[in-house]
Amino acid sequence: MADYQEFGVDRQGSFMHGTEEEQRVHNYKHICPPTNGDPNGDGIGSEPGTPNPDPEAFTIIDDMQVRFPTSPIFSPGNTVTFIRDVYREIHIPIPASVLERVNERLTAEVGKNLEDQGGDKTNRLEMWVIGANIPGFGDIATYPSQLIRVRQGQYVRATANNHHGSHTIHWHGIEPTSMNDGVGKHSFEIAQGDDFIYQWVPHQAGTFFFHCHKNTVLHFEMGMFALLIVDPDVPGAPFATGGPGVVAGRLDVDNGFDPNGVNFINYHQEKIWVADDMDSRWHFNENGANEGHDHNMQDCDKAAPMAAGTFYQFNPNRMNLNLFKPDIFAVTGVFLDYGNTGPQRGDVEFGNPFQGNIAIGNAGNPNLGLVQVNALAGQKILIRFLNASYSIVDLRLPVDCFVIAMGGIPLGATDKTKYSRPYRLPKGSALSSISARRFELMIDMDDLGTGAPLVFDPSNPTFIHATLTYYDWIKGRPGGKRAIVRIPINLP
Ligand SMILES: [Cu+2]
Repeated sequence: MADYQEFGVDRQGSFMHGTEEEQRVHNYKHICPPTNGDPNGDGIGSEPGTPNPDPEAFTIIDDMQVRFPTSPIFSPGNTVTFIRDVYREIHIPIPASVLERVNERLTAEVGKNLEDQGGDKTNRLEMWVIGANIPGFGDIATYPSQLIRVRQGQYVRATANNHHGSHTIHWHGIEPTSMNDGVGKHSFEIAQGDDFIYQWVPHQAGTFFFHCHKNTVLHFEMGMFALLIVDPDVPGAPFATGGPGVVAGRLDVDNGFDPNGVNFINYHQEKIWVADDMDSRWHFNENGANEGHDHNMQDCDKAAPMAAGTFYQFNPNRMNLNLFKPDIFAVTGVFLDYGNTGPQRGDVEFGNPFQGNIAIGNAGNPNLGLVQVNALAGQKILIRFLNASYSIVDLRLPVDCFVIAMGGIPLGATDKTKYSRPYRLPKGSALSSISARRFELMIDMDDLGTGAPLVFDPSNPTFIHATLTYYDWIKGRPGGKRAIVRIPINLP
């Protein structure tokens, strides 16, 4: 066992001690992806015989690709297989007012506007996504990337075909073996033109997500993530997205865990709220961060993994990834249209938050129905929330709801979580989340709390909304308010 001083702690001289060969053996896989098969004889690599995709085999998709398939996309058997492509580049339209604001900002901060940069970037937002090959749908690439939905206890095989650069797929919260968890520094990255079959079994029903873990700050921000829903092992699961279905959890907030009690909830509707934010300079600026997948990373040279001077981060011609100032906001691919004039068009330096109602300017967006709540009397409405932004997001509902799960863990509904309980979130109370956190909320139309629903938008008092308030990741509250995104809640 190596002494910790020997490997990686002493930064005074060379970063690592030992001979060059010792360093290579201990460190190369943290930096350089393996190739197909088992090239080094060390058990690292893809399964032999799996198809080797052509790099760059896909062309860029330039379309309104923001929808989820509405049909079930799973196999009901004990083993389910998925095929995902890392990555695909797509260019999607965003509201004209947002483009106008982006143009102003690029002119002021970068000295170039969208017209100077030419091509598709003049009117469409560049995203990097995890593409999907889905029977009945074919090759598709969407933002957010296509969700994966499985049943608790199923054996999952997910093939990741890599067409460009090196990437991984990390199954956030699933906790499979290191080789299947897609965290490059603990295993490997998938090389360009290579593929790997991740294999795991979801042991807990809940809301998870998956994302690329190569140069995560950039790749995750650019869109390489998707929701991962694990339905409980009950008849009918996995369920079609949108509901109805059954979720692990309880609503009897006053009682502790009861192994013989009801630890599942039947819901009528399922809403997906994936909160995201983007810094337009990362997506539009040719001379900014968006110069390549390895921006701010070390060169990959297996022959000299410890060579100094190979980090990009201090190149003055590139934008550093620590300067994240979002000006584009979306909920599950529905972009906030904050308008052309007035204070609601926002200020990246916190003078005024960007704000608006996502139903405005998005009438044709196919995801709007998956986000906006149209409740009927007597229903139970499940909201799966993921903070896929780099902001701190405060979520508020205009009616009481119940927090039934956090981070993929149903509160008080399994023996493992018997010391926690679901709880009532009174209307107007903030449920706060940092990046990657997930909550499952249940609106019970038979228990909305006392008094009338709250009205969050004084300029439009006939409309009831939920709000997502975004705060800067460093500055936080109260001074770092970036955006207020309103989601319509239509009550009967
Ligand atoms: Cu990636």
